[in-house]
This record gives sequence, C-alpha cells and structure tokens, in this order.
Amino acid sequence: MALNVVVLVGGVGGAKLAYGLAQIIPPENLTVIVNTGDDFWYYGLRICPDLDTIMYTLGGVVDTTNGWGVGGDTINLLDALRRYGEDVWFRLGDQDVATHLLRTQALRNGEPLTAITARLAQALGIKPTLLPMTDDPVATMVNTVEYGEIEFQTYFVRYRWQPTIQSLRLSGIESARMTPAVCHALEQADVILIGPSNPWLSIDPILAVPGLRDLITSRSIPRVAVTPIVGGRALKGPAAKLMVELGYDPSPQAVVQHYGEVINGFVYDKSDDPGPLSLPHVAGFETIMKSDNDKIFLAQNVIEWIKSWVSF
Ligand code: FO1
Repeated sequence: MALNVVVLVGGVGGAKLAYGLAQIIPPENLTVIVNTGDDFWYYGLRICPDLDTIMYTLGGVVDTTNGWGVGGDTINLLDALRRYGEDVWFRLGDQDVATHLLRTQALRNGEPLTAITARLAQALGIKPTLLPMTDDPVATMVNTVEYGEIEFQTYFVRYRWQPTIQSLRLSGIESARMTPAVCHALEQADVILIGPSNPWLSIDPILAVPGLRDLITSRSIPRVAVTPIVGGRALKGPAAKLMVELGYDPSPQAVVQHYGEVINGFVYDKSDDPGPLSLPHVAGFETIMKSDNDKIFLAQNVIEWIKSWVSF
C-alpha cells in the first residue's frame, strides 16, 4: 500500500526534494504544499515564485542553473522595458510571463489560486497535487536595518538578501484561511515532510496559516524535516545569514528547536555531527542534491527510513 505523503516547501531546495519524491511515490499519493508569502505584484502581474519553481521543476522545464524560471527562456520583454528606462530588477523570462498572465487574468476573474495552480500544473503534465498554502494573499515583510520594512522580493532579489534582518512579519496572515484541499491533504497524510527550505522565510508562512500548525501537530504520524543547513551554511540563499541576524547559531539544532513540536523526526546531512537532538527519530543522509539521482536517492532514503520506524 502506498503512503500518502505531504511535503511542505519553499522554492529551489524544496523543489528538489519534491522532484525526488515525485519519482518514487505514485502521484495520487503525493501532495506538495507551497509557500506563497514570497508572492508579489510586478508590472500588474501576480508572481508566485515558489509555486512556479515547484511547477517548473516537477514539469521538467525549470532552468537548472538558477533553479527557478524556465530553462532556455529569453528576456525580450525585460529588454523592451529597459528601453523605456525601467529599472527591472526582477528577471522575468518571456515564457515565464505566460504563467503570470494566465494566473493574473484568472485571479481577476475570481478563480482561487488553488484552482488556477491545478490547471497550470495539469497543462505542464504534472501529476502530483500542487497546492498553495492558502488562496488568500499573504506577504512576508522583512524589517531591515538599512531600508526599514520591505517586501520579500525587494529584500531577496533587488537587494540580493544583503540587508540585515531585524524581524519578519506576515502581512495578511490573520485573515488567511486554510483551503479545503490543504486541510484534506494533511488529514489524509501518512507522512508529513518539511523540505530543506528556509524555516523562517519559506516554512513559517505555511505553518502560520491559521489552523495549519495545529492540524499538523495533532497528527500522530511521522512529521520529518530535512535540514537546510549543512556545515553551518545554507545550501542556498540566506538561511544561515538570517539565523545569525536573528540571534541563532546556524546549526541543525537551531532548526530542530525552531520547528519544536511540529516535527518528531529530523534528517541532517551525514557530513555533519549534529550532537544530541531532542527528537525520537534522527538520521543522517546525503542531503546535498546536485543531480536528479541525488534527489531521488534522498527521497528514497527518507521514505525507507520513516517506514523502518513506523509500521504502516
Ligand atoms: N531570483 C533572483 O535571485 N533573481 C531574479 O531575478 C529572480 C526572478 C524570478 C522570476 C520568476 C520566478 O518564479 C522566480 C524568480 N527568482 C529570482 C527566484 C525567487 O524570487 C526566489 O528564489 C524565491 O522567492 C525564494 O524562494
């Protein structure tokens, strides 16, 4: 019998694990719940970077160098905007814009993001279920020393995550609702995984959707996070830098502590010695995913390991 696996993810790191899982789990048994706190408006288009990164990765069209955007995409639109003197700091590929146009139009027609995502994913041949964490707009706001409070993409892309973070705020989270699809997936899950995504920037927004964290912790099933920190550094992006700025040691222990009762299992990188971790289930695997085989291998290791400590 196949296990129902739900994985919570942000962008590039989470997408790699989701890809590995999609190769070993029947699509009807795999649900990917994606952070939408990074979403923003740009030239009138609704951009959902993490949803698109997962969608392009699972659809096999992602730019493998960047880990986001469409492979081989051109930037004619961007160049045309520059000709008008625009300071275009967010790199929108021409093919990528098709996604944003369709999504924006559908949102304006009142279609929920969950339904739009399902439609786009299906058109790209994606079989597992891909769900935004909520249909309601939530924006991760970054309070920085240098610029005050700025939108996530301004912090991440425009300023290349160099500003010093003082605190984070999730605008709109109080009125965000868990969707029936997310609720159903979590209720039916046999295993909940948290991808090697940034715990503060990518996973916290998902867990902060009212009711979602409680629903996860209420489930007596394996709930396992894969470390985003290896050798005191982030695999990608600002996780380690952010941890230092917020007063944490960039270590697997600090990640485990941060997730608290949300997880009962943790996967660290086998090159690390994480010391004692206050969790019933801990394992070390090769977590750095460079090739497609690495992604599949990690997914296999994690799922087999979980099967070994639970009788399903
Ligand atoms: N990341 C960048 O560092 N620079 C970009 O210009 C950029 C453009 C972009 C366009 C579409 C898309 O789906 C993602 C894009 N990203 C870009 C990645 C993305 O903004 C971040 O990796 C995530 O938000 C963090 O998870």
